[in-house]
Amino acid sequence: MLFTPTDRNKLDYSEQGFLVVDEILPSKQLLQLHQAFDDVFNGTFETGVTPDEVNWQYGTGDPSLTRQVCNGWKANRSIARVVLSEALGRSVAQLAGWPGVRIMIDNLLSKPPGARSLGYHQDSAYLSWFSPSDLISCWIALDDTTRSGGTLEFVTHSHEWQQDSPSGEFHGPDDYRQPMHHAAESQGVEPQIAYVEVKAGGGSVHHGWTWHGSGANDSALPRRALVLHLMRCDAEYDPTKFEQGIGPTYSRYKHLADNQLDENYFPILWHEDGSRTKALDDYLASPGPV
Ligand SMILES: O=C(O)CCC(=O)C(=O)O
Repeated sequence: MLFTPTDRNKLDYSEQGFLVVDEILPSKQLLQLHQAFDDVFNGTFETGVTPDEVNWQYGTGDPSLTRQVCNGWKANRSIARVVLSEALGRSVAQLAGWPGVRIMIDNLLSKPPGARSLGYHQDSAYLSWFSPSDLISCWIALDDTTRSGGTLEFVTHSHEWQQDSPSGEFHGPDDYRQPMHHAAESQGVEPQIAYVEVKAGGGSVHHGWTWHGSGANDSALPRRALVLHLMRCDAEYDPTKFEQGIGPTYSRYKHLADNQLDENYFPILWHEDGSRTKALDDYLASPGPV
């Protein structure tokens, strides 16, 4: 993994609410990931395990929408080698100043030429069910990205704005910036938008409360991205917040007797004491179905 945060990176991340990174993955890993995306969106699951959310498949998915699958790491080991990487987990934890990091969910997003936008949102607005509720996301471009190709965009400093409730559509809204403009107006600020324009393998890291979204892909090239949403290693379920909504993906892993996040479903990628969820390295090394 090629990304080791410097003090300058840590400062930029905490001031802006995001950091653009030129190189997160080496280019030799990209071909495997392109193949993995094709497999997963075709319903071919290498491990035999179905991802937690399959929102788009060839043959049945709406061709005008961005394709999305969540927790592809359970279905495909090329995806898992990135999402469960100890080195990437360490880099992100160090950027955030956390003692360790666990994966909450991954997202495979594929926006082919002509596909519509993804609405602006704050990730943490949807995620009040765990505590500490901090969230950090690492977005990895699998193609060269451009503004006209619908790359990810952030509003600088918006992680310090009011923490709003969820609003608006994620997939293909008419005005993808509308919820953010509404928030900026309440905040009394003119939003400054930054575009993540990087080579394939580059990307960004953003804070859970940073406003972000992306426009339509008006270019002739695909725009694929692998996203890791990460929580602190010491996070637990917080049932006092469940009434604000938890959803099927996360509630199904709640233990009857305690609030621990089960490491089979929310594995610890890196901890400053040197530990990591035990089963991960065997899972990554073994071929074929689990
Ligand atoms: O790829 C995009 O345009 C949106 C990604 C996103 O919402 C995220 O990384 O949290």
